[in-house]
Amino acid sequence: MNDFENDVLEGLGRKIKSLPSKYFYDSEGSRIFQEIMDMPEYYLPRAEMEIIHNQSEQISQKLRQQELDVIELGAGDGRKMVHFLRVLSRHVRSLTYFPLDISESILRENEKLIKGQVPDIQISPLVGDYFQTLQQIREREIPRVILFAGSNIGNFPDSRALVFLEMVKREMKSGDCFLLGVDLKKHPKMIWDAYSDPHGITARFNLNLLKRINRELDADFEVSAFDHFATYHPLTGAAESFLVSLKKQKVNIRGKEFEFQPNEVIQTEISQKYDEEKLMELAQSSGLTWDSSYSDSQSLFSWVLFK
Ligand code: AVI
Repeated sequence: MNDFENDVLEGLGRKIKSLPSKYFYDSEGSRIFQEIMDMPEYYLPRAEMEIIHNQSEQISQKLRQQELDVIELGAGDGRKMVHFLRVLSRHVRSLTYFPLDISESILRENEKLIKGQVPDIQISPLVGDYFQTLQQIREREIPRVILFAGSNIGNFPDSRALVFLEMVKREMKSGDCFLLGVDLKKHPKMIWDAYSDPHGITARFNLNLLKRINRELDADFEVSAFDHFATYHPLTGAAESFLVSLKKQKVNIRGKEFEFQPNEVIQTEISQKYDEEKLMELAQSSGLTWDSSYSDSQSLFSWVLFK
């Protein structure tokens, strides 16, 4: 049994059914996520790009070194980091970029793009799981900045976000830095709109997970018998997505039967929003030291530098 099958059967076997959002990203899911990033309601990428465009110089001055390794966890196609790496390369004599991702094909795109756009740096893509892959470059004696952008940390359930930060802290040697991109709490309606778009793109993104389960695990979800529903709680800062069963139905997955009541939900995703207090609390619990933070002009998104 592979991890996907195991996690799906385990999640749907719970009293409150759930599916891990990391499985959204098959090739169709990754394509739909691109559509999400282009939606007017989904403000996150534009806010983060504004930080990159306006504050890369200031951040780079903080990171100034003779030699520096930039290790980006979950780097994707690298488009977002072109400007940052260009600016940073003017402050560092020898800069090496290690984009880490589980997708080899996306890393090939990343390498091609960065080589073409930022000629002054060395690039060494690493395929695999973040922390296992980090072991491969552990012996390098060069100061490094670990980068985790895009508010990807928001998709970790609360306790896992802390475990993740503790693992990052354990990886850091003296002189290393950690740059974390997070989405901030803001008017609840703006967040709600970003996850409940009127175009139905986020709904397709969620429902695609059922199609993936049908295809890869020989299941028989009637996809049109489920709806997407998203919530945002302004006190906890959690945006949550659900799939709602529209009728009483049974689904078969690899010989196992799962029953759904009308209106029963499957929890599919949490997208945590942060404020300074919560981030400071997480930093303190994980042993990271807050250095500085950088925000866009509307304070929608933040990059936090930890030491
Ligand atoms: C990848 N991640 C940061 C996105 C988010 O905002 O939580 C995934 C997403 N889910 C729905 N829309 C976008």
